[in-house]
Amino acid sequence: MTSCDFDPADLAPHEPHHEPREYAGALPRWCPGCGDHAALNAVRQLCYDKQLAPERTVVVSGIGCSSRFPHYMKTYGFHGLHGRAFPVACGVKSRRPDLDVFVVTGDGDCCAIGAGHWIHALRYNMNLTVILLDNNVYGLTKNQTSPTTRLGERTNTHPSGAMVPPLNPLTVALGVTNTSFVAQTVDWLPWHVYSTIRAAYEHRGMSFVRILQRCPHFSAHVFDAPREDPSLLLGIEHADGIAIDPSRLNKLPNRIVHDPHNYDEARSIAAREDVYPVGLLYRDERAVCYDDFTSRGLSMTQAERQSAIRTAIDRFAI
Ligand SMILES: Cc1ncc(C[n+]2csc(CCOP(=O)(O)OP(=O)(O)O)c2C)c(N)n1
Ligand code: SF4
Repeated sequence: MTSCDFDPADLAPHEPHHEPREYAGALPRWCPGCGDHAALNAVRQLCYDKQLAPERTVVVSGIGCSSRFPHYMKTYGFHGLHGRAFPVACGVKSRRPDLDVFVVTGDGDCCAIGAGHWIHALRYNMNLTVILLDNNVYGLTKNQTSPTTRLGERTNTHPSGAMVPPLNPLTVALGVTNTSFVAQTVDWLPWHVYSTIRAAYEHRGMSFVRILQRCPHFSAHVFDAPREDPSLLLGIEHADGIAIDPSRLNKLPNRIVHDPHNYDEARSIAAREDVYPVGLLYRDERAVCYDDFTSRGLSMTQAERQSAIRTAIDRFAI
């Protein structure tokens, strides 16, 4: 290089560019054909497309096959305790609102042992992207009835068939005060999984995405009907919803137009048992976000904090 080739602009910091491999953690140990792979691929793709900095991205999970997710991302991760993904994620978000936080949970993890935390996390509406991998069964512990197991399904805990009708995670989520984003997708339409997770990530507030997930070991047969007959899926379309790729319309031949701001209609679609709704059921951009409050004062110096505490205590001086 001659002296006249030198451009001082070359010394300016360049925008970081992350390669796809920078988001890929350990080799997934999920079974071949497990629907969890589709969610992992979609999240890795989203991170790459959005160029999320791996060191500013966190994946939090509980315990279960699905909860092994953080190991397979090369970001920060917290593989926590069964049912406890939400409090951990809310804690991270309350101290570090600048981080992108994903929560990955199973139907046992979220809807059984973690149900109390799930409900309050929905109400807190912190800026989290939540993925519920719902295979209708406890996979990791080998085939016990979960809250979403269908009536009559045989499992190790109910060998004669589940006796109580399943919980519907969509109607439960919609029933919680201050819920702001509820969507559903299916693992066998990976392009739709990606679009749904992307819309969820772009939503400010807690986005709750339920993915109907095949577990080839214990429960994949429960999704045979909508896989073999796509008209059993109900594609939800709207300009404010999740776009359906025009070249894939034949994969969702049965469609409705639904404005995701219409809460009553969202609830009635979520409760349908004749079809599987696929798309965005509900969105409320105006819902209160608890992290707007928990993040107050985070930029204060130590001295400013001490002074603020003294002032607050002095208010009670007699
Ligand atoms: C407190 C506690 N109770 C029970 C367990 C045992 N356990 C581990 S994973 C699991 C269920 C996992 O099912 P789910 O959340 O649906 O995830 P999947 O494995 O199907 O992805 C259970 C009961 C545990 N690890 N900790
Ligand atoms: S047991 Fe089921 S849920 Fe677990 S990894 Fe295998 S296929 Fe997936």
